[in-house]
Amino acid sequence: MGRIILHLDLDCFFAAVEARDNPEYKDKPLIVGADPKEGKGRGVVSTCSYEARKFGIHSAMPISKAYRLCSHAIFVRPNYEKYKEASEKVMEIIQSYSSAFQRGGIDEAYLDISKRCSNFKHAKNIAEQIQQEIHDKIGVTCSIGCAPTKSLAKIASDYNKPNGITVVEPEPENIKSFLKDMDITRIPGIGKKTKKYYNEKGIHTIEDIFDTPLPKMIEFFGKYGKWVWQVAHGLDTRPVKEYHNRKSISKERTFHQDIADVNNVLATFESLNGRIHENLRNHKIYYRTVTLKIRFEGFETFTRSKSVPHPIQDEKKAMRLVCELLKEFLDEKRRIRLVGIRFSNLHKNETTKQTTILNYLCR
Ligand code: TTP
Ligand code: MG
Repeated sequence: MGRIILHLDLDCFFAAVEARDNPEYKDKPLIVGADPKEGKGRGVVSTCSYEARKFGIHSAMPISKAYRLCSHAIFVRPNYEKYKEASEKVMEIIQSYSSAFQRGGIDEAYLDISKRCSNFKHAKNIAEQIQQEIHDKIGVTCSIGCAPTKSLAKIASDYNKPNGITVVEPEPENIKSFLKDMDITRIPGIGKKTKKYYNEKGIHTIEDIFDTPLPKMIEFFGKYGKWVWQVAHGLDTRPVKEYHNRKSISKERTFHQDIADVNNVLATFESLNGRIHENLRNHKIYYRTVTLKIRFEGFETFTRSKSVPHPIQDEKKAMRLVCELLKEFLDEKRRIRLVGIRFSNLHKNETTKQTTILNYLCR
């Protein structure tokens, strides 16, 4: 039995939250973005309601142009805190349907529900339940794609917006009839610029990809051509990453040129640490062990770890631990080729709540 993956994307997300909180905006052309200043404003549209899209308005359009297209629209400034809060709550709901959950961005996520449902009819039921729960509890709508791979699920969630559910069953003929008339830019990763190269080779629709044998795709577009061909044939095997079942989370960076400057090394550790913590916060993951990795010119590599008694999720504290571990290497005369950080002994928040309280009591 193959996989069943859902991709969920909220509909006109920022605008939907604004309309939820200001019922007078409902069913009207509503534009979230910079101040239009009666057509003289600078800046862009973040997003707009589907009513505003009828006027040709879309994300990233200059706000002055949006004003020209529809001056009677309601224009509001973004309130990111509010969107973040709504997003967190939506993600919590989605996660409760499967532990194989991967957040895509502020308003999208993947869910692998293969373990809890045996066919696509049942999967559609689950998608309906998720839509309903998000609507009832958060007051916004979403669209869901249901397919055997992540990329097909993503294409499917965008297919019938707003508030749609699109199922792509796994048989090759279903995948083909779903994709064949679509423009190749529907494939995640093919944008306006890349499209040009495909068009030059006579590839416009996804059907043209079906008509191009894999070796030709590789000859024309290299490794990326292979990936595009696999997506179209439903052969994208990337898993929905289960953060909660992972043993560790790490990031590393190789320098283009080996470096000797300590400040540069520290700044890199800080940036890696910041990015991992964003993930850890999103997935409510705590850790007990921090490991530093450092590779010198000549490829000699060292790892050093430090553990704390109770699970933490603390960006500053982690950076302090990294600095302590780094001390030992500061006198090194050799240049550094690579640095990395790993967090392990991971704990989910549910099991951590108690220990965190214990932490306070025991201090
Ligand atoms: P999207 O999911 O791309 O757009 P959307 O949710 O507004 O509309 P759709 O129904 O087509 O999914 O992006 C999610 C949010 O991210 C969007 O509400 C606002 C923000 N955003 C920007 O601020 N600028 C941009 O250029 C884009 C694309 C999105
Ligand atoms: Mg969206």
